[in-house]
Amino acid sequence: MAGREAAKNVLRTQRIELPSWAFGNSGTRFKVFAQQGVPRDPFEKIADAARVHAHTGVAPTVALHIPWDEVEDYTVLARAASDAGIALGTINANVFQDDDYKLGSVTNPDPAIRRKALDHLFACVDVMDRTGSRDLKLWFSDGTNYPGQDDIRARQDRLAEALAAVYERLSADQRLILEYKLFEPAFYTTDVPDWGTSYAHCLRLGERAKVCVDTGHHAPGTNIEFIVAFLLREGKLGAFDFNSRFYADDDLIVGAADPFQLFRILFEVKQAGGLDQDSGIAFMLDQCHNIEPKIPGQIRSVMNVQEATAKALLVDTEALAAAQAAGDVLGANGVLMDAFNTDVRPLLAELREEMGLDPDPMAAYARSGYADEIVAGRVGGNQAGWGA
Ligand code: PSV
Ligand code: MN
Repeated sequence: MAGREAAKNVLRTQRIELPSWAFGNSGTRFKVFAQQGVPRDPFEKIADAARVHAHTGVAPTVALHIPWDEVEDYTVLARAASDAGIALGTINANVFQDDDYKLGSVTNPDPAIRRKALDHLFACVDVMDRTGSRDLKLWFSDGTNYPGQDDIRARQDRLAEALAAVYERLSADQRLILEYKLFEPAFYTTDVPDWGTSYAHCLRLGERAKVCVDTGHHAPGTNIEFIVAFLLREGKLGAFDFNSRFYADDDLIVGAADPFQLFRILFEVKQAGGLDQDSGIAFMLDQCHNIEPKIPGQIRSVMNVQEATAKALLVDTEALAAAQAAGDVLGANGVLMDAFNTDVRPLLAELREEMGLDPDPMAAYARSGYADEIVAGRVGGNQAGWGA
């Protein structure tokens, strides 16, 4: 087993970004179950995100979704974040919730609607200029529902044109991160359905265009760690949206459905230097908590990523390489499984104590009284929700 101390040193510098929308009410198309104490505005979301960081010590940034997190003055929001001990992170654009986008946003057959979508993407870059965000994350719901509905290649041309315009608008220290998703809400074709499509567009755009791997956005059985390894090798992995899916993009807690898959992914990341502080990979959560409390849901998610990372770091890579070189199939597999089967919770508890944190973030949050505080304090107003 590789060294515990070396593993702790990497875990100490690990950074996991939280999504602002994880703190709002969410649900399915059947029902959104409101919870007490949910934030009414982006400032309260930031306060909740700061609590997650306070207990985990590794989640110092929160991603915004525009217009869900629209405020008059983003410098004020950035200051509120810094006062709370965190910072604003990735800006996620939203061109999927307007009636005009029924037939698509940047790939819509109507040039006026394409223009409107592009203007929103430019506005998101304006927000980045204010918040100091490095990354603009683009996910398009664009696609078609029926064969013949639109010209598949023409839609790719429109997409390429919009991406090029956005890329051009970015400054030298800003990046475009293109996310893919197999299906939903479009069911026949999706304009960016897979990593290959995203990769091809990013390749054309240039160095600062990278792919986002949302772990929930693949067909069942897809070998996600292969995609990750390939993109890392090409220098094109920009970000993760971590979550778990049991069926399709369920946005459940990362590591809940398949902790082994998360370990395999993080092992590939580690092997390619992706855990180095300057790797440039944004490790983000993209989750909603429909039935469980949100702040502990985020704390648990961060801990799950930490546990999978710790196991990946414990793989004895020398023994692995030797077994691989010797063609020792079972030996090589055994090395990996030894690390995966290690209980890393004591190591992480030790690390947290060294970082001046409570070794058990879930229990510390429960004891903190914050949950009661927000229930008592956040009365009236409109609770934030996915889509609001
Ligand atoms: C789309 O399903 C997605 O994964 C994108 O990242 C969106 O920004 C996010 O979910 C919205 O919750
Ligand atoms: Mn996502």
